[in-house]
Amino acid sequence: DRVAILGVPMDLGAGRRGVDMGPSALRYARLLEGLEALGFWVEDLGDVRVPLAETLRRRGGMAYLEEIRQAALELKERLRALPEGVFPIVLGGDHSLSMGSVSGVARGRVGVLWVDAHADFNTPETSPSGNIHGMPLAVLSGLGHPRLVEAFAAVDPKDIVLIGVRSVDPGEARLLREQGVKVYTMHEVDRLGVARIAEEALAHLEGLSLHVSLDADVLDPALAPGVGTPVPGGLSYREAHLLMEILAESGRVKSLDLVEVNPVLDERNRTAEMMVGLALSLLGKRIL
Ligand code: DIR
Ligand code: MN
Ligand code: MN
Ligand code: MN
Repeated sequence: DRVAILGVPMDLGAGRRGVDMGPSALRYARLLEGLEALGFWVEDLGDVRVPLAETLRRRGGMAYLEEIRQAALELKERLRALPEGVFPIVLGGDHSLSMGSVSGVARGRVGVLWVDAHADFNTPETSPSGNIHGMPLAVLSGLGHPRLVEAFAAVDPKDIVLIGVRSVDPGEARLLREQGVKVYTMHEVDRLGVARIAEEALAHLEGLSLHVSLDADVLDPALAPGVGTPVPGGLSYREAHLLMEILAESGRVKSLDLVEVNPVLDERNRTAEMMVGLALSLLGKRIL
């Protein structure tokens, strides 16, 4: 089986600098070697081109809309060009890149598993920060800035399942409800456990191929300090792996994003290493 790795060294959608170095950190954490050890034939396709914040005269939030749109469009086209049956792993970079990854892999209907401390379901109207990495899931659902929606709308909000959420803005919560997005917050993780949630999510998305978008900040900050917007009370090491293992067993996951790893804030690359371990579990690595 074939895996293609594609980096998106972008931090223009985030509130702080540094996630542009995420793709390097994930490669340095031996993602490619780990996949090869599992028996995959792996090709690293390099990085999508993203302008450096320092080369732009504007600062922050929606000011970077066109640059983010362009980078996500390039990602979308490169994913479209992959032969069927190749499993793409997209390395971020801030989560706004997933507008390009999900729309790029969506050939017809796709189910999206968004594993994140945040819901990323803001629009320019509901967002308190203006940061585009808090908006990609809304854009994919057809809500938000028209320049983004026309380029990336690709999923039915009812085909989205959020897992691990524990920080949602007020307007965002209302939109999630209105759109019928299935949300498993950390409250449900504690009550039901990850195994039950994974099985329910697979049943909810019955019959669909799946894309997993994994934001490093879903993990507890004690395990994953290298993130820009840490929120206490995240997934434990085993909860995160068990979730990936059950999704792997379904055989339905066809693509993956690893996003929001910030090496500037990390400790000796442990957040990137954690994310690589989870990717390997999602691609079939087992204890025995
Ligand atoms: C917040 C934080 N909801 C926002 N979002 C983050 O800025 O929209 N998403 N950090 O990953
Ligand atoms: Mn996110
Ligand atoms: Mn997040
Ligand atoms: Mn984030």
